[in-house]
Amino acid sequence: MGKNIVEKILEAHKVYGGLKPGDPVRVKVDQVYTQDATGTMAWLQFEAIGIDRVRVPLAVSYVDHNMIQSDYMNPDDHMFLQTIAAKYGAYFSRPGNGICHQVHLEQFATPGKIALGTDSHTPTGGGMGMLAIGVGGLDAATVMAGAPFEITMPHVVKVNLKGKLNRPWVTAMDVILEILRRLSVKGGVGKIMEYGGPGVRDLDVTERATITNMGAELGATTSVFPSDRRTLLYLSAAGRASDWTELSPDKGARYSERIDIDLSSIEPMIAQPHSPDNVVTVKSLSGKKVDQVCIGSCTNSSYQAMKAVASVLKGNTVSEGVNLLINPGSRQVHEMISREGLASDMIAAGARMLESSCGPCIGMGGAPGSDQVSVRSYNRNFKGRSGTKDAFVYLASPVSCAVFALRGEIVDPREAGIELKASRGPKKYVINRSFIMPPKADTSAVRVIKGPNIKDVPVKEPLRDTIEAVVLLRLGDNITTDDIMPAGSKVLPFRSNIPAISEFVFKNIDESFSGRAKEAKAGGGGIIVGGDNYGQGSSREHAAIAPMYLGVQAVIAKSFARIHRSNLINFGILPLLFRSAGDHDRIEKGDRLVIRDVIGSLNGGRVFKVEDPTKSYTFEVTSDLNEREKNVVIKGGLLPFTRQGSEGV
Ligand code: MIC
Ligand code: SF4
Repeated sequence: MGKNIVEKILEAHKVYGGLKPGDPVRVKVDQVYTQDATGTMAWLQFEAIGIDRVRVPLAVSYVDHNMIQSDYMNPDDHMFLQTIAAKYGAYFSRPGNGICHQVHLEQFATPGKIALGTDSHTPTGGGMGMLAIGVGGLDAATVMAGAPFEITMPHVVKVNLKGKLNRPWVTAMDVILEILRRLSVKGGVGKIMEYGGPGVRDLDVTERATITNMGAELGATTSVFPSDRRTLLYLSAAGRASDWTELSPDKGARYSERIDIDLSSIEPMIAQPHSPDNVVTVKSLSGKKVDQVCIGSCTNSSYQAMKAVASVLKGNTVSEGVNLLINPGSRQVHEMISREGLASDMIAAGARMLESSCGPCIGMGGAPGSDQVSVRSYNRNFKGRSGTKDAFVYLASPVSCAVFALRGEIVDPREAGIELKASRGPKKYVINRSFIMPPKADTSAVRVIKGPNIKDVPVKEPLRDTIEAVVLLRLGDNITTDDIMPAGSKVLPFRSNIPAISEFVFKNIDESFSGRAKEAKAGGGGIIVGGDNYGQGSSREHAAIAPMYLGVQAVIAKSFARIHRSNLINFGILPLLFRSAGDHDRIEKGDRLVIRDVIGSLNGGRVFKVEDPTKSYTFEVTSDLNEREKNVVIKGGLLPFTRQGSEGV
């Protein structure tokens, strides 16, 4: 039987398991990378496992998120990451070198390989024909220590592309926004999106990467493109032609589902506040005043995207009422646009150039003002993520953004009277690897430097057989990890300090959460009740570790987002599912729930009776944990489980 690309890659890396949807499958991983905001935990956990060198062919530690150095905390983290990478045999990408996904695409992404990254936008590498999956830090740490990676085999969806984009004003960003409009932020849960069809030929690797990057917003496990002549062109321009292999599905390959997209029918699209799937045409919002425009992020900051933006801005002036911020995705891109005078065109037009990092995307500076409208070429517009709770953040393509910056309002870029030539990727990239420090053979003299804000990772006690806990919050659908564990310049510096960061859990939803959780901890702990797709968004395991630290024992939801579900398990919090969704509405904040025979039920029928003795109601919840996940939770999490040798490391 013909195989699709996903099956081919998994088959070539399989250690055991099946490839039918729902089967657990364990694979050998070729590449693991971390970024600083999740990486300090990942590396502390790696250290706690007690291995003397990484046991994957390639490991890279990036620094790109926590770049504002308003005190010692972020630079201390950078130094920790630099020294620990040196100690354990990983590459280190220095601060300022660029956003992990963009730099990884340029320097390391390879067709047919499997990569894990401690960031939800790791699927960017899917544009290169790599199976690139976002994971929590502890999953990355155990894989770096030599364990195979386990996933539950997703459904593989064929996204069949035909036609050609109406360049230059219609871009890959508009394609993924259109897919989000159709499928929603839940549309990809439990699925891998495999792109194919004649339209693939129209897209450069960096454009494909924009689409796979934002597959994260669909909730998809990952997204992947074939590796073809265009992939070879990109790799040749990047000086890595020898990394190329062809990759395409067999004739007769099977898919669980098929979606057809005609590229020529796509028009400029825009996501409205406060969700990336709240998508409409740009035209329909014509005339809306814009206060801020941000261009860049891991979604849209390739050389090609920046060149197009520079051409729009050239000879023009940013509107009086607009702040335009640009963060090129990597030092390489920044260096190239500087050498070619494109950065000068941006500056002359009035752009504020930021360093190559995540910046405003994660609220690290560049927050909009109160009630302001900010349009960004980024991937997430969750409420408050920009750093300003009452701002209105929209998402659009880099060229649409550039036009809005000039006009001061949303306008269909095709009708703005601006000339723009379609631009393709360069024949040769400027290759400067001086900011990527390769692993050393002899690491005996390396001392890992830990600043005073870097605290040990807390570990939970084994799972209790009776959970008696207070409902701390009852929430609706699509709760994001930004809701659970906010980011931004005030919170992110505490990523290496769980006691300190736990004060911010659910801060934007309920100021009193951490105080109430601490009180409840003394009397048995807390329970969180969620709706569908609980924990969508980022890979930050702090959204699990900090609640665990505050005594949360279980989360009961209608369904979970993949990475957050794994993070809960990895830190010993039991994820439970409503048997009947209607029970969600009966529960109230403050209810005291009792679940008995937890371990027996986990080992048996996986149905748990939940009682509320004071209100005398009961309902049932279930568990979908597989064998390994069950054993991990029972031990209190993946760290104690791995330390006992259960992961084979
Ligand atoms: C994000 O875009 O939300 C982040 C910040 O990159 C996160 C990782 C983190 O919270 O550190 C992600 O996407 O996984
Ligand atoms: Fe950085 Fe934003 Fe990309 Fe996350 S989504 S990796 S914060 S640029």
